[in-house]
Amino acid sequence: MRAGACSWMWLLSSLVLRLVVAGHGENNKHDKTEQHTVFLHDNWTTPVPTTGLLYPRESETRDVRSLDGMWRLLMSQPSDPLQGVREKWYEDSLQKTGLEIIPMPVPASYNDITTDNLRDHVGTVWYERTFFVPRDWTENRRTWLRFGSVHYAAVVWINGRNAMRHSIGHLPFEAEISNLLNFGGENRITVMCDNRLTNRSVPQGQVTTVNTDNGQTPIQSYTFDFFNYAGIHRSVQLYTTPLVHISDIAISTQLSSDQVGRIDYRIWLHGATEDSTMQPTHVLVQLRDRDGVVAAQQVNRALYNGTLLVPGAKPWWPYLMHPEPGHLYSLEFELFMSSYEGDDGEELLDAYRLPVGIRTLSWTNTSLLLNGKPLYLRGFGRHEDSDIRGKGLDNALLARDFNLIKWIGANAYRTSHYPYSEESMQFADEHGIMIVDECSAVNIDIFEPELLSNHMTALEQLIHRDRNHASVIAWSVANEPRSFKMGALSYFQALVNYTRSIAQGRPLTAAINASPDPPKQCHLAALLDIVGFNRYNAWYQNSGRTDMIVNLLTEEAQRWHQNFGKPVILFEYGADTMEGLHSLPAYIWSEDYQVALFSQHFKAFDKLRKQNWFIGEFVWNFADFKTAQTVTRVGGNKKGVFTRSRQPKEVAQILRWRYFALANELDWVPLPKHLSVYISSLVNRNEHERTEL
Ligand code: BDP
Repeated sequence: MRAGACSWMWLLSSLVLRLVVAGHGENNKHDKTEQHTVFLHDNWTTPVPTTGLLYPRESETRDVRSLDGMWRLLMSQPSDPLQGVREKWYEDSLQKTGLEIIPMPVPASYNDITTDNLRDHVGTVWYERTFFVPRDWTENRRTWLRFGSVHYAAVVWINGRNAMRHSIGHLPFEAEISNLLNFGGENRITVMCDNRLTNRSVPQGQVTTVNTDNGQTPIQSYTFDFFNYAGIHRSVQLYTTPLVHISDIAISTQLSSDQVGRIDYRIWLHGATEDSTMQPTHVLVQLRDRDGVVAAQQVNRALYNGTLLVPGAKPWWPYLMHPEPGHLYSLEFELFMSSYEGDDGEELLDAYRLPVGIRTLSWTNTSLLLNGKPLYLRGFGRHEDSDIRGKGLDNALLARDFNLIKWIGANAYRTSHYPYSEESMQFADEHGIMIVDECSAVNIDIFEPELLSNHMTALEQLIHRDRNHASVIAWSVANEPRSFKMGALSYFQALVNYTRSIAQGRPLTAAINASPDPPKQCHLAALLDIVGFNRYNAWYQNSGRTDMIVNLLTEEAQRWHQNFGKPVILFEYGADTMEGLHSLPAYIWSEDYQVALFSQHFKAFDKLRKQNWFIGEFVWNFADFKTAQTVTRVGGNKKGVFTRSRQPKEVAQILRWRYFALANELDWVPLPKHLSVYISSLVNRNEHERTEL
């Protein structure tokens, strides 16, 4: 099996010191730890680099078939999650177990589909379906099976034989299954999915056994604030490649001041052995514009890397920074071998097309720049979350979300708190929405070596997957780690050193909630390129006091910049808001309070923007989302600007005003005509000067 395989088997040598640290983190509302262990991460090995995993795309040499649809699901006993492995359920149809089998859609989280205890199930579930593979797929090709993501861990069998395994959720994995298939006949795929999170998983969690009225049962706890949805979350695909094929591509782009684009590429080939009759001899690389016209090309006999120069290149620009945002080319790779039979003496072995945006990304101690222009990011922290399907990929939701993002005038979001679907990354490229790409390390604590190893693996697989996206402008290595703890320093030194070595031209950031100053000072901030922090003024701190935002926020942002000398961004601020709840004067949880709290933040942001190192404002959250059941959450987290069904709360109109006003001020974008409704000729006096967007 290649790629994506979990590499948590390797061990880190470490020295363990036991320390006792008293007290609670002031800024860490979830932190209940009083005692922790400090490990020294002085001798670590890097994760095995991922190979392969190109997004499946049809071409004249490749077929793609979806295995999405209705599968069958069996829930294991929570008290015996590995029963199915012992009893080899994968060897035959799950029906043969005699246990209850229910229909289960793929992709979707399984939790909210049924009406019973599957929602809070802890342990394993088994998925199964059958499928046919055409007879002619045996000829001169390989068949691959690829999962967009299964949360948290998965083991896969084809016709009773093990095909692959993966853990860490949210990321793709694949294996060649040609040897396991029945070509021209029926095949069975069985997937065991385990949702348990431990101290060593990314993110961390804990499974404990409790006594209930019906006996003992495991329960899952975690400190992060979103529901631990599980299942086959993204598409399952079969695809074919030729025997000798392009298995991987990495590109980086630059744009010179005279509009010459530069694309450096590397390609990896698979299947060509020295004695094989199929020896690739050259690759034809063509960059095609939107009309299919070749903008640059090259015949490359070096095969593995090269550079294309594109005179008069159309750059990739973010939404509202250019009239034509998200400009993409198609970078076409055609792999050939010399042949004496073909008309022109060559035979096409493989063809793959990669959408590519050409832009330069750079940063300084005060700015993040795209094509040489300083960015001011305005957007959201988000979640992949919706009614019924949970974290399952849903193209209708994806399209709706992007329409709302554009309607509100945002230009960026953070994939809080895990990698989002590949389809959403492609959408972001196409629409010019910038992405701060976050790995799944949320609230990490207990900074020990096995966790470090898994954390590095999570970042390696994320970067490998997303490195070719023009929209990705930074990697976020963690959200709200307990980075003030002593153990955090050596842990993050190792993590950041490693991540920097594979960062593919992007700056490193994180969403921090420790303090910029001692005694609870963050040990991670100094290692980053961009300092991001989360702060809930007038919500978790000083609840109800919207008069205690501007000074506190501006002073804290200044401390981050003074102490660490980096660009600073606010990654989270917000207030839980029940749609339809109103109160005058404003009272917490009302729509009026959310408006008042946002407005005070805007004042602080405008003060900070003048200092030129404050580079962005992100609301928490884009939409309401499901969390674990706690007494502080009414049906989930309600900090959304949109409801869970993607309708605007009152604050959405205000935020829209602000984001378009910023676009107008920074990039001369005309305000949309219908930003506000008609009130009177005095209020709307500039309306006629606006142009409809
Ligand atoms: C922040 C977390 C985020 C939570 C948010 C909240 O980063 O995941 O949802 O608080 O409490 O600390 O709303």
